[in-house]
Amino acid sequence: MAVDTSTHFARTLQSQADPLNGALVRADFPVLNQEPRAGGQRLAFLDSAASSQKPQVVIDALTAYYERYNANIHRGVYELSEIATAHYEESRKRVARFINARSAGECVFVRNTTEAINLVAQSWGRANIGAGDLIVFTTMEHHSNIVPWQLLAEETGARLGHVRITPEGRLDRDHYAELLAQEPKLVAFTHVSNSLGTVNPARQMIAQAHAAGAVTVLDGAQSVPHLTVDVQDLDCDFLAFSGHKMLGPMGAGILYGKKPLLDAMPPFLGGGSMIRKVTLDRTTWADVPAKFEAGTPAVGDAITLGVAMDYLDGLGLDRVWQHEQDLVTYALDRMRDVPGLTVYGPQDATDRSGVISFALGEVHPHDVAAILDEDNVAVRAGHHCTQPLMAALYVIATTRASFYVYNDHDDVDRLVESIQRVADVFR
Ligand code: 7TS
Repeated sequence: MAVDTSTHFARTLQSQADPLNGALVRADFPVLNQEPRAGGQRLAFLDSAASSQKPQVVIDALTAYYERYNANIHRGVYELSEIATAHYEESRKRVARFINARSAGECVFVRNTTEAINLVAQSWGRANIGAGDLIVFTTMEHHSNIVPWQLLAEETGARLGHVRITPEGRLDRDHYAELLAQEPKLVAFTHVSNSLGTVNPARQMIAQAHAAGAVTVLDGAQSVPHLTVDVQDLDCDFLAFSGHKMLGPMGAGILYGKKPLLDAMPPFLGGGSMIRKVTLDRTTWADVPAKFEAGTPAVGDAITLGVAMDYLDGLGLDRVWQHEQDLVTYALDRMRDVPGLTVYGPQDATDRSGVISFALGEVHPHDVAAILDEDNVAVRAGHHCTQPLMAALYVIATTRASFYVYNDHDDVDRLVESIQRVADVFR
């Protein structure tokens, strides 16, 4: 890699044996170290579930790419293109190590989770799903793990089944078993809910789905950035995730697929780079992963995703998870003291990531978020692209705070004090 990440770990100077220190990590993130608005406090950024901030080392790596070896890849015979190609393929290997894929060839660079899931639906789906076949997903999915299956069902005449949720925001495992008894062809579910923080028992659910004969798609958008995800251990057939939620740039995500499945699938998009031979009548395809990377990819973003993974590994994924567990436990504890506050999803930190969706009495979630913004506390309000989940919770929207590596107890205090101020304003 063109950028040495080790100096940045020296700056945060933490032993892997100590718990993660959010304030020290924050020093690596320029966006979070800007001068606050006049008279205001520093930014408490609590919207990493939407997109994370980027450490200096990632920004430097992206700049280094454009300054030193920007070129199209896999086609130049000149040195610059060869360097860019080498870094791009090196990053793919880095990705494979991060999720413990058997080979780099199982990792396809895409733009984001949405594109990864659409790729599976349009390529694997059209080749394998027929009229009357059952596709199962869950009530807690992000729209990007719902709409592609609806589009596929409309095209093929397939049926859709949706796993219900329990009142505390977990998947109803009995209902899941009932749906599996109908022998679905495909089961798609999120590892971690972006709206509730619920961590689903992916390993068990995948084993159950396989026993029923289904192919599995795991949405890792909210898990890969926060906990160790090992595709061989989980045994998922496909895994989709986005680089921008894990300290990486906006334009690179990953579709992991088991090699035999990817090999057998037809292309998703047609064009340059994905071909072996083109004649005016007929085309043969390149091997995976190139078969699924038509056109010029986001070369710099893909390379820099590997740097973000280096940085996260430097912090240690286990410590990242512990850190978020600590923050969410502290936050849930403090939020219980605010009168009229409802927290959705599992009520303790067990099986819960660093995402907290809440409501404050009858106050509109957007008003809550707008008043928090006055205090420079950044949270998201809305349906979080999970409208069916909101319907199941009987709400239109929630306010959501989400934690990551650069947050600390001070951010939680700021959040709770600001919510308290909202409560006072509306009393
Ligand atoms: N799946 C889950 C579980 C997500 O949380 C998101 C994004 C996606 C898929 C789609 O990711 P994308 O990178 O393709 O957009 N979630 C959110 C969110 O919670 N707020 O903004 C985006």
